[in-house]
Amino acid sequence: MRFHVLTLFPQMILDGLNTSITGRAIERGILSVEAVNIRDYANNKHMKVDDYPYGGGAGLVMQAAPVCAAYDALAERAGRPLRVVYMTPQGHTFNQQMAQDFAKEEDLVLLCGHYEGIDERALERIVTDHVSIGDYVLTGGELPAMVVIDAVSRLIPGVLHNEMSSETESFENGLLEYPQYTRPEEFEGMRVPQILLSGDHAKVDQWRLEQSVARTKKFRPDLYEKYISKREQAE
Ligand code: 6GU
Repeated sequence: MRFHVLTLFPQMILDGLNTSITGRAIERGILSVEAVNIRDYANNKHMKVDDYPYGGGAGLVMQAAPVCAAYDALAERAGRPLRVVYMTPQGHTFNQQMAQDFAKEEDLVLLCGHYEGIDERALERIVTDHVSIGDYVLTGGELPAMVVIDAVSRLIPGVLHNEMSSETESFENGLLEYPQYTRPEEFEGMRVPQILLSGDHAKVDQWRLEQSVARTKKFRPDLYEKYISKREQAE
């Protein structure tokens, strides 16, 4: 899968994704992350990409022309229109289902705003999806774009070593993950639950499901209610 990030801070994207699991997937050619500097598409000699808002008010607005030109270069290279996700606190809140939907794309463009946002005419022309990562305000769309890329990447076959692990984790079954333990068997007087040492896989699976359900009920009652009503429907 190819991610293309339209941004004024390309180094931030590259620094954030060229390490760890995404970095390894990029090295292995399973993913690519291209950070396109919108400033390279400024159509003036001062490389200016923003200006004062019409009607007045604080801050600067990113101009439509360089944003559209940066997108057009990508679409021309692809030979088709591309899906463009605008990272904005006004968007739909990102979730696992959206990650799965984005993971079906061959190419995904993520558009990062800064300052007071982007001229609405550019958004109308190129944006297909508006996505927020939660109800708080950040200084720009770069961290949210990295969040989306990370969540989508781990769903691409081959990115995680263990093919199963993206499926068994939190949210894939609507439940939070069960607790994990590793050596030693005793740490500061606290023992690993005996059942995990028993070698009885059916019992272990049952214990893990019970733990997942109990945790979800305690920490995410909203998810627990959904889980229960889905289970009742299935009966
Ligand atoms: Cl996508 N962008 C910005 N600037 N702030 C946010 C956000 C996005 N999601 C939550 N807060």
